[in-house]
This record gives sequence, structure tokens and C-alpha cells, in this order.
Amino acid sequence: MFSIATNGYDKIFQACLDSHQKYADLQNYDYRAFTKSPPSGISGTNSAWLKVAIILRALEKGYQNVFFVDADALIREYTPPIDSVFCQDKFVYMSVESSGNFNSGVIIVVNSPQAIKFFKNLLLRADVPNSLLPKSDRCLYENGHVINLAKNSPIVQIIDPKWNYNYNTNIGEGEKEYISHGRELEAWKQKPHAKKPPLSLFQSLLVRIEQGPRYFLLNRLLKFYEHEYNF
Ligand SMILES: [Mn+2]
Repeated sequence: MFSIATNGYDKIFQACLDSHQKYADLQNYDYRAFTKSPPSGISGTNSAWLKVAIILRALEKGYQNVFFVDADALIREYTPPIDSVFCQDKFVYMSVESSGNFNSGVIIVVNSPQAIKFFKNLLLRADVPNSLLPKSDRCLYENGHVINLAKNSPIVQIIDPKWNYNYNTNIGEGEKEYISHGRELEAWKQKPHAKKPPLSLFQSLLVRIEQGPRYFLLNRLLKFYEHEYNF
């Protein structure tokens, strides 16, 4: 089980990270909060893509299951263990927002060749600009590619939105969420929000060329985090 909270997010979302650790202790899960930044820094987009690289690496290393939770997600104490969602022949579990699109803030993965292939394919899209995706799939950071890849994947199972309750999800009346995502108002006020308008396809391709392939950058970042956190 892990979360990524770089660039000071660990301070802003300390209560969320504490709730992760508490849940992990209760369920006997091995939990890491990746909070350090490499000497060369790490952008918000790369922090988001890093989770894909870490999930894949953890699967390759043989962790039985991998559970990713966003740093701004608060896990309630009564949340059941992740294996309560498992069903046959499904290896990736996520919930959808009211739009029907997956939200990649909470991802549960069962280690299997199918899951490894899924995350390999996802990571290969790290250099594909969002603007190349169908309009309805476009989303922040890596989430658009998660939506696009997951919606046609037979190994992905939609789980109860209680697992990822944000401002765009509906849960049944009187139901209590397991994970409250991005709803911690005080913390959100402090979160530095990007005001920049979205880049055009041409602009984003230029940025990608300038920075070099993200795929390789992610592999370098992964080496740093693997070494620092010994996972
Ligand atoms: Mn989030």
C-alpha cells in the first residue's frame, strides 16, 4: 500500500497520510508514503505518473497485491480490507465518477501477468499527450490514460464509489464512504492549484521534446524512490 505526497503535500495532507498508516497497521499491510523529492525535483504531473511506475515495479517485485491511495484521500477506520472487493478474473479495481469515468485516486491491484501487462501498457503512454485522447476521456495527468485504457479492459472491475468518494461521485443516501477523496476542505485551501490554461497538442508535444521522454525520466525517478524507500 502506498501514497505519493511530494512537494510539501505530506504537510498539507498529514491527516490523510496518518489515516493510511492507521488503516495499513489495522489490516497488516506494508505502507509507504513517498514524500521525498529527488535532487532534481519532481513535477506534479511526474508525481502522478510515478504511481504507475511504482505499481508496476511492486508487481514485478512480487508484492501479492498493490493498493494505491491519493495523498488527499482520507481512509475511514471502518473501511474493510481490500480483498473484500476481489472477484474472479479481475485484477484491477477502481471506482467511477458520476460521468462514468474512472478516477485513479484509489487503485487496487491483484498481482498477475494480466495486471503487469496492463500497467506496462499504461506506462508506455506516459509520453502520449492527453490531447490525443478522445475528448470524453481527457483528464488530469495520467488519469485520462487510465480512463481510456481501463474502459476497454476485461481485467478491470468497477467497485463501489464508497472506495473513492469525491465531489464528482454519488453514493447511496445514508451510505457512508470508506475513502473521502479531495474533500478535506481546509487542506484543499492550502493546496497550490495550477492556474495555467491547458496546452494545445502542439505545445504539449514541444514540452515533451524539450524535457525528453517521460518514460525514461520515470525510470530514473523510480530508481531514486526504490533506493530511498527500499520497497
Ligand atoms: Mn486526489
